[in-house]
Amino acid sequence: MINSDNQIFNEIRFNWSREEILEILNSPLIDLMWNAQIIHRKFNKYKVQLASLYSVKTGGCEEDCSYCSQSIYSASQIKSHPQFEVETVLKRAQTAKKEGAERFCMGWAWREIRDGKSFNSMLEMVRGVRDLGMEACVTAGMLTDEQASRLADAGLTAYNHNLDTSPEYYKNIITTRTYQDRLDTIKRVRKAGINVCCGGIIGLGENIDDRASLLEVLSNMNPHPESVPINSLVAIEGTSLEDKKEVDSIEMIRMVATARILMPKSKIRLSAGRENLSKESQILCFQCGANSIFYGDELLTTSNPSFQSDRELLREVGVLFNKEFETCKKTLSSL
Ligand code: SAM
Ligand code: DTB
Ligand code: SF4
Repeated sequence: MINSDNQIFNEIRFNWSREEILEILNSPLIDLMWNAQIIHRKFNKYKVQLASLYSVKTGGCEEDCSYCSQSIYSASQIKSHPQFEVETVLKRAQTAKKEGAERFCMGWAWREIRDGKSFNSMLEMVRGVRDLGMEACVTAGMLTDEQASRLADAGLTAYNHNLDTSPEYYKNIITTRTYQDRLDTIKRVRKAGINVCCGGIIGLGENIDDRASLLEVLSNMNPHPESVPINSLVAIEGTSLEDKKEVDSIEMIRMVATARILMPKSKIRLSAGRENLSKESQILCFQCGANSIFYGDELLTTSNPSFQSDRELLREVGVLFNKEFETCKKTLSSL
């Protein structure tokens, strides 16, 4: 990555090899963080996007994703509910906006989108969120070309569909849809002119080669996904991964920093698992490239740091976190 003059490689590339990625992932932490910072400062100016997440339809999903509490194959005790009304969802989006969120992400525990009343309501929700002046993101499983183009017409900013892990490790995690299904969904989203939000999870039992392999698939997409969520597994009781060991924070920092180096302009979102990261670990993630977070006290079925505590953290770090908000040289008392 660095040539003999010690100059940082800074053109945007779509041809990263597995070997190069592994070399970056495994480089001494202090060098990895420094290189990621140089690239991050050059391309992104330290501004963190706040994205609030809301589970519009919870539980009862037909897929067997082994990390997920919403799958019918899990024994997790969650509060399942059918799709919320459009009005309820838009009220929640308004609250998120008031708290400073720029993006509102809506989740459906579906294997795929089906046409009909629920999909029409989804389109209304997207229009409503856009009318509030917020970015709208949907995550609802697979979709058809026609559904993607209707979502684009409704003004959808981004569609989230994660690859989760490497092509090689994938079969250990999900058996009810293939890696290719996921890639096809992402292609349809791109073709419809919607931004792609695509990332993965660490802590599923994968090894470092799998992490490099996931990053290889993501960083060889041209263009790169506009946002790349990096989740660390939230080991939820009742799922088959409930006993998985907590991911070490250094591994999260390595993943974020490497993603930043490979995809200089993408929003790298520090996603699930933030409650297990210390303040200091999160700060290191921001320093070496994370520039978006899920913001609000709930993810889908698990908890997340509160609005207030995240604002305090970001002010303390001194990054910009909303275009209407001042930089964080302000005192904490102005919160
Ligand atoms: N059903 C849709 C789908 O799978 O595309 C949308 C919702 S799904 C919950 C979105 C993503 O959240 C998953 O692909 C996975 O990457 C992440 N996720 C789900 N449960 C998680 C967990 N327990 N820990 C970390 N990430 C998780
Ligand atoms: C993503 O990559 N992570 C979010 C969002 N996209 C939809 C979901 C995290 C879910 C964490 C576990 C839960 O709350 O159920
Ligand atoms: Fe269903 Fe999505 Fe959960 Fe998989 S991750 S079981 S597709 S809700």
